[in-house]
Amino acid sequence: AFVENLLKHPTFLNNEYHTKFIDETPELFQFSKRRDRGTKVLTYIADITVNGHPETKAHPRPPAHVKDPRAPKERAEPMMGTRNLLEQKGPQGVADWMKQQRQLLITDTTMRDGHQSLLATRMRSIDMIKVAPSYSANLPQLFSVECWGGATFDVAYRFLQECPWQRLRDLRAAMPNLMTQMLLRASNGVGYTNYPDNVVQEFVRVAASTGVDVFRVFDSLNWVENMRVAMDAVIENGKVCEGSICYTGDINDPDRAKYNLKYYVDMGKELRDAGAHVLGLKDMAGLLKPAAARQLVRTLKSEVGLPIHFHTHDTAGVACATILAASEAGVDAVDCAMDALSGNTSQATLGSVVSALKHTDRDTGLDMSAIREISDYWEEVRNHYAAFETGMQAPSSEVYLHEMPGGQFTNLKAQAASLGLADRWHEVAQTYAEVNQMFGDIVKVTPSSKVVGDMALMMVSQGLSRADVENPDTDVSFPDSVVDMMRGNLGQPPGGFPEAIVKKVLKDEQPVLDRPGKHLPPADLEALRAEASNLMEGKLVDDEDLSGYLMYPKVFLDYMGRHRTYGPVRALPTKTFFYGMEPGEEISAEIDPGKTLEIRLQTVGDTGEDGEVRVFFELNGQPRVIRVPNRL
Ligand code: BTN
Ligand code: 3PY
Ligand code: ZN
Repeated sequence: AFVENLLKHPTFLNNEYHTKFIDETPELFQFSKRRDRGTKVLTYIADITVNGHPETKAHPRPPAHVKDPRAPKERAEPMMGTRNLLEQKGPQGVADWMKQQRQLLITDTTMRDGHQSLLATRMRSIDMIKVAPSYSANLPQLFSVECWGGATFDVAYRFLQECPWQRLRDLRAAMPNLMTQMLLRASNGVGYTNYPDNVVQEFVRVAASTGVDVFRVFDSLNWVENMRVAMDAVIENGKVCEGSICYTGDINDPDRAKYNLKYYVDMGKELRDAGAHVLGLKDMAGLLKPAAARQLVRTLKSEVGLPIHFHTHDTAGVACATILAASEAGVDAVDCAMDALSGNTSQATLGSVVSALKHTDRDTGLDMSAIREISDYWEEVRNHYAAFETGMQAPSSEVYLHEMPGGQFTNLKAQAASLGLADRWHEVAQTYAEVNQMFGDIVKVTPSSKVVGDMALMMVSQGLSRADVENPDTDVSFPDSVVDMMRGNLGQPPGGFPEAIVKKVLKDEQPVLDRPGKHLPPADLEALRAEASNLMEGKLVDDEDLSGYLMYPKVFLDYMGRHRTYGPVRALPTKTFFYGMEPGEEISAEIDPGKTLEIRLQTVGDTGEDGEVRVFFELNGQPRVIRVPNRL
């Protein structure tokens, strides 16, 4: 019944994503219900051991020497940190404190943007939660730990078979003295489309209550009008609202005059007037150069008056130089990733920035040996994700041409490869730049960056030039995302989209020019809760699950369906999750605090007449046989 419901469900039918698994093995839901969690987890391990994990099997394996990562010792009881300050003084108190003290404040992005930009967002919660107490105890001077939002939300459900809310709750509990930080795409929530206002409000409410302290809010076209609902919700929930400017172009390049100093100062003032406690300067592609950073930060500081939190990427290899220039110009906080997950499309190297500022007036106060130990931990973690490495060997100034965000680069490259365009990457990059010009030189950040990427891939794979696309006499079938953006569903860029391209894409249809959320009726939250519950045979849908369903209906239901079969696989070590087990190997998995499964794989049998393989385990000392289909 579950499957029939699911297959008839409109969101399922319309959704662009397909999970092979659900399509191929619908019978799962029928017999999986009464199994205990131990059996479910063994079923998962047996399946991966026999069939491999769909995401890793055709990719490079971790090095032979890879060990289970061990978190550094906690050196002392956690000291008071920014979270305590937020609780005592509120968000304005945090902002005032940022401006008053002299040290350069550091946000560690390893658990969000670091792996989003290097490992296709595939880092599992267990690898974060294990090291979180070391952050709390050994690096209490951190401004915040960015560990949620952006692409991590849907990737958790979709690919990692885990609940993003549980991750947040666990990290929050493990770092009680540090502010957690998330990336929120304003009206696009943590998705790729505009949600009704009350969906955004509900999402922020639940995120704040489960454990987000700092919300970095941005709009993918820098349209402040489209950020207000999200910003107001953050403020209403008593959390730090970091209203952010997305940086593009080059303030010193006369050919990019649209995005000049005045443009950014005006936007900074709009964000201040909209209630931002902190001004985020989000350089998602790493385009801000050191001299421009010095000028921009100094001007924003004096003209806007808010504390500034600077985010950049090291794609071109100059992020550290830019951060130091920003620091000299008085930036209040900056983002870095722990050494082992830094550099290239990720953030600047945290240990290097901290070292560079030691014994200066902007000394961060962070302990270098604590940083090294934590980075060593991440180095071991990273080894486990070899399958998701992109092969980017060196930084590249090509980013100034294409302007791709660090978080998109690795994704688009993989998408290009899957379309057979791996050897034409530089052409894709060049086309991406041309599409940007064709769309009127827009900010490119999720989701607008995905639209530009979709268009570029389409043009390269179909051999279309910009002139072909713009020619009124050629018929072009545009990607859905392009049509959606030209309709105005992501809002408006400064100056609007060029009329000719809008006309070409929409033909006679008229675009919507005001805020897209204004035209979306509020979602009936209780009706949707009931709908989700019905689709899961009456299962209780709490507020977190509801917000998951509101953001990604099909992804959420697929996740829940697999959860019924496989149980709490989030507790498995990463090696087991991606590669299964070897005969004779033993692991333990803590599925609840204090409830641990001791699992030993004895042997893997032959495939029977029925196409099934018997896999022999010991679970907490008791023999267990699990049968799984051989799908190879
Ligand atoms: C997915 O990509 O489908 C999500 C991750 C869980 C996949 C499990 S692994 C065993 C089984 N075989 C599949 O092809 N999918 C599921
Ligand atoms: C995201 O929205 O996921 C981003 O990282 C944008 O930079
Ligand atoms: Zn980023």
